[in-house]
Amino acid sequence: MKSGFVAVIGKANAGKSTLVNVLVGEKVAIVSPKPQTTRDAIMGVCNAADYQIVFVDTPGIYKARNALSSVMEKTAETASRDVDVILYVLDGHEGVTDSDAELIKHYESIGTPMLIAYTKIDIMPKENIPADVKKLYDAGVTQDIYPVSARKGTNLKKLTEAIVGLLPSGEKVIQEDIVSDKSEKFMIAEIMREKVLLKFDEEVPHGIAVVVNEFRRQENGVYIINLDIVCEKANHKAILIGKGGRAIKEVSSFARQDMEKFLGAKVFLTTYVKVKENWRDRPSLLKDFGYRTGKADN
Ligand SMILES: Nc1nc2c(ncn2[C@@H]2O[C@H](COP(=O)(O)OP(=O)(O)OP(=O)(O)O)[C@@H](O)[C@H]2O)c(=O)[nH]1
Ligand SMILES: [Mg+2]
Repeated sequence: MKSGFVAVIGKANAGKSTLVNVLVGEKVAIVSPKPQTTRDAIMGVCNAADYQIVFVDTPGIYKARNALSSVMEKTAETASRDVDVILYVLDGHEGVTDSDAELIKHYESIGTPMLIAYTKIDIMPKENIPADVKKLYDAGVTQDIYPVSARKGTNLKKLTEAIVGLLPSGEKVIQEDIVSDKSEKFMIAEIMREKVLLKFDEEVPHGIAVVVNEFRRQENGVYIINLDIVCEKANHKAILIGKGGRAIKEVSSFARQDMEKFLGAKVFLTTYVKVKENWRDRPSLLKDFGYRTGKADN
């Protein structure tokens, strides 16, 4: 039996969460085309007869501009120090730059066994792959590079085998029936955040937090969910609500459908939009909204 922890690290929007969801076989982390979608380390477990891989999906590396980004950056850094393997995810479709090589070399220098997934090869010319691989090796990268597509499932078996090859021998580290370390309530808030990320542009979705005030199941099986979308500015609130409440109705409806799929039951969802000026720079609010402040040690 091989088993252990694998930190999934890389730039924002590289495709880390998509890859983790596919490898785990269940959606444990939300995904969007916007950078900084993942805000917290999220565990996703992949069980097989002779191995168990415990992925730790992390917030993408992105220039820290506020207290929330800097907490997110520390989360990735801490995760990379505490695992058996680092899986560095590189967006092949974006192309390789010097900063990619520098980041990869930074993680190599930690000394943890590591491999590189070069992803999104389904939407790029295949000819670019060898040139990018050469660029990385010329820049001093030494780890094995696996071209993959999470969307199409290309080369994922090879990647999994390579990860398993780097794991230590030993019993399962996580109980078999556990897929994620996050609660249903956390996923409910994340599903709402995903729909806001998909619907709105730029600063609006990045400035929101979702707070679940009520989450309970009635005797008839229906879930009653009541949540706040907290945004940073009054004009963001107006955008989120939309003319005649149309925008918020639409995102709530998409979110409710996904929540019903996730919970396997009907959901009665109530959504409010609130303003908390600059919450991303206020440590006490960060904590209230479920983001770790200070030492990211648990
Ligand atoms: N075509 C294609 N798109 C992909 C693939 N993997 C991810 N994407 C897309 O890339 C975007 C970012 O994916 P995420 O999985 O959210 O990326 P991430 O690295 O977790 O991003 P952060 O959490 O912001 O750091 C989404 O629009 C995905 O659908 C892939 O293999 N092929
Ligand atoms: Mg992510």
